[in-house]
Amino acid sequence: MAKAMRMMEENLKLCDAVVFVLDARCPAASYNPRLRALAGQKPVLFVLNKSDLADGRRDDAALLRTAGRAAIAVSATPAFVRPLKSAMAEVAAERIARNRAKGIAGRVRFMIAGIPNTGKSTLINLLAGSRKAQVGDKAGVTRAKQWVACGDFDLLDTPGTMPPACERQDLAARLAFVGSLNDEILALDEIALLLLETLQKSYPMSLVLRYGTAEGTPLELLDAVCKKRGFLTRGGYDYERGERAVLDDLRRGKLGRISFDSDEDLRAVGLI
Ligand SMILES: Nc1nc2c(ncn2[C@@H]2O[C@H](COP(=O)(O)OP(=O)(O)OP(=O)(O)O)[C@@H](O)[C@H]2O)c(=O)[nH]1
Ligand SMILES: [Mg+2]
Repeated sequence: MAKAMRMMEENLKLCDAVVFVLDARCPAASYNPRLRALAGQKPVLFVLNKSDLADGRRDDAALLRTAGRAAIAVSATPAFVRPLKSAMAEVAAERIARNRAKGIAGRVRFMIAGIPNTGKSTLINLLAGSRKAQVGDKAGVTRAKQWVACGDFDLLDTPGTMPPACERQDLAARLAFVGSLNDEILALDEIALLLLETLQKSYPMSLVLRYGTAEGTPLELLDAVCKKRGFLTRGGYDYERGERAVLDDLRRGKLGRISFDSDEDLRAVGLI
């Protein structure tokens, strides 16, 4: 990952401002303080994307704004194009004014940064009104940087940069839940059981509505998933299908709108 950070540093030199795309369901877990440090004095806009999947009772963007950061919650739909563009123009206002003063019609260059799978390329396509950047529902889709023109802005799409070490296991697990860590890196059974346990604590009704129960050990919950969905093998339950189904259900919003990070988590990583 050192190479990825070096690349970010080089790319940053080419940009006037940074759009830091976080996952609205786990803004603390998807934050990379090192990337923020690299941005230095450059203006940074925090975009909490996929807010359609996050718990509507939390307003993490407002918490960030209260802490003095520029932040906006969006989802990658046309309704958010205007608010997002104006939030970007606002953070880059000084740069735009300077360009105007110099008589340059001034294009403003934004680096679109963030960990894998937060929707960077999707947002770029949405802003540009075309499908120039490649998108996909797994981590690591964008492999190389790419400039995309968008009105007065030039947007630099970058491959997701991982947080250095994910020092906190609980935060790393949340990245696995939402698909920002490659499923191959962490054991599927571990992630799925941990997710069931987490949902049992914080969103039991989601489990009841989807799988009929929120009672028992994580393994018993997985039994319930397999039973409900009819994932059977000759010897019993097809656990692997059950595990995948739980993760898919979460990622597709089938378990309702869910947020994993608390105010405390946001504070711990230095976001607020
Ligand atoms: N529900 C929902 N899904 C989204 C949103 N934005 C992006 N997605 C989906 O998230 C997945 C990842 O999107 P990408 O744009 O490829 O993410 P990325 O950050 O460019 O990922 P890398 O290139 O791997 O770093 C895709 O399946 C998108 O359709 C959103 O606001 N809401
Ligand atoms: Mg991408």
